[in-house]
Amino acid sequence: PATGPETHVDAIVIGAGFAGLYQLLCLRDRLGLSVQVLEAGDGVGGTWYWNRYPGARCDSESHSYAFYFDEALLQDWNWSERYPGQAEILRYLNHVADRFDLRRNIRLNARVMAAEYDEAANLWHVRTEDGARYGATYLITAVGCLSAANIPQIPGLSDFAGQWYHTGLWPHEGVDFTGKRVGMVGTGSTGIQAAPVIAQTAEHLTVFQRTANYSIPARNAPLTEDFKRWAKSHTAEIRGLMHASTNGHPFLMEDRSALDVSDAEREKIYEDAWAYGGLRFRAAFRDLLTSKASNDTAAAFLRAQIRKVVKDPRTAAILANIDHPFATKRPPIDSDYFETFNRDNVSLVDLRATPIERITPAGILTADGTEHPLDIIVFATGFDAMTGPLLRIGITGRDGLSLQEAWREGPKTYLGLQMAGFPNLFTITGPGSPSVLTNMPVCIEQHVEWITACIAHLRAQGVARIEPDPVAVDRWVAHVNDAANATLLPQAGHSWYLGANVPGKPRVFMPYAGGMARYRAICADVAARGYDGFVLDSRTLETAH
Ligand code: NA7
Repeated sequence: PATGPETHVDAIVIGAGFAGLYQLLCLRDRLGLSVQVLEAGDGVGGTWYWNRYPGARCDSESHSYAFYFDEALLQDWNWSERYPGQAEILRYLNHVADRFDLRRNIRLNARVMAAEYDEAANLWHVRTEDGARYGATYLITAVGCLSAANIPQIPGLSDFAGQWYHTGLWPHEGVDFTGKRVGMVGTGSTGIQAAPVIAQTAEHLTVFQRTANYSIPARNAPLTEDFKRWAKSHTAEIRGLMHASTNGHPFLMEDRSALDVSDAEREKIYEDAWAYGGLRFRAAFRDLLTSKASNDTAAAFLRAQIRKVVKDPRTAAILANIDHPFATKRPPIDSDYFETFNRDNVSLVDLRATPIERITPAGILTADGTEHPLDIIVFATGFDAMTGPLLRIGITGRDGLSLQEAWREGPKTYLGLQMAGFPNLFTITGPGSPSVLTNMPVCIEQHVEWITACIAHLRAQGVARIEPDPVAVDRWVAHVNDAANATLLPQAGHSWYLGANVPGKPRVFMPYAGGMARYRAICADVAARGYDGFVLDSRTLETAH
């Protein structure tokens, strides 16, 4: 392909996860466009293609972690557990690809290395790693928010004599931990899922914790036939609830303050939410994310739970030494995470007290001079979130403006959907959209449908290109900032929502914290008012130049 001619299509979609699959379906089958999907992996599935680490599971409940655009699909597919595991989600997305005959427009093993806008031709020129070239009027990124692995630059890693892995780039053949001394760095959602499973087979697991984290039991279990029947006969209600909610989950915040109830009532509410399990815990009171005093009550309850579960008081103290308000970092949910520290073959290293100094051929050396001997290191160290996947593509807009340059001080978008200077480029779940604060498929469906309706509008009106007015971008960036500041979210100074996990990354709160329901309403209103805040350029190429 390196020397072949440029292949022309109406639209190029980068990525074949939830977002890319649905965007292809909408543009091809509803608008009749020619579409090429370019996918870096050798299979569809995105996040669920790459994240095959032990214990990988979604934190959204199965009946809500699905496409809702097609009733027959909802009726035909059967989830087996309360939370879908990685392998099951991957099977689901493969089923979707087959069912809607999507594969014929998807090229696998096609990592996009550059995308450049050509103003004269009003085309995006896109190049893949193997040199294939494409040209398209519309470019839609469906690259995910948590897909650029963050592998820490720890000195000595290249000298390590054992094996090391990042959870987001997990080998397809799996990793055998039997008889191995394993070190796991990172205690976010991923590490908290992986540790209990690794500990079951490893000779020894050492967890290296930099930031202590709250976690709530998931209470995963097989779904009962009753529940499956109920979910299938209430799809309209479930969809309505997800659309009306703050986070796109099928439940609403309780309309009560944690400060309006007695201590005994509050304790009972938290006990019940702990027993019920899952992300719903944070919906127990409406003000957990807006009032520090309310949040303190949840934080105290959750710290006390850790001390109840973990038998060794020193280990419990390190695990419970949490310095951010509850849910201001993405709250993990777990299956036996804290219980795992009661095993004889598991130990915890507090990196706040003894930071990693370097990696040696034999293991990890901490600042107290201890060398922790290891055969395998697992980096559960997260991602260069939201902006990372887009910046790694190499995107150049009008007048040679690179995305790196445009986002030097942090991401700037309008509605998380478009950037000024990048005409006809749409970002699904881009920075400035609610994305990572929500149940993703719900957010993705809204974005894809909005983009599809926008492109339909452009074509119906004979509009050549659309991009946001820089004034609207500035207003949206300010609004995203205000929405975050109306909550406690920015108080977790070390969160990836702020880019704080990647050295040198601008500290900007990236997702829109104003809530999914409000965001939907804003996007719908913008479209209804003739794409208010966007510049729709109807000039033909001849009159433009
Ligand atoms: P996260 O949530 O970013 O967690 C990464 C963890 O790794 C976190 O505990 C980090 O500590 C730790 N980390 C990162 N870099 C280092 C270095 N250099 N040294 C020690 N520890 C480090 O990623 P996950 O994969 O767990 O979850 C991502 C999302 O996927 C999750 O929120 C869900 O939405 C699904 P830190 O907190 O930065 O101090």
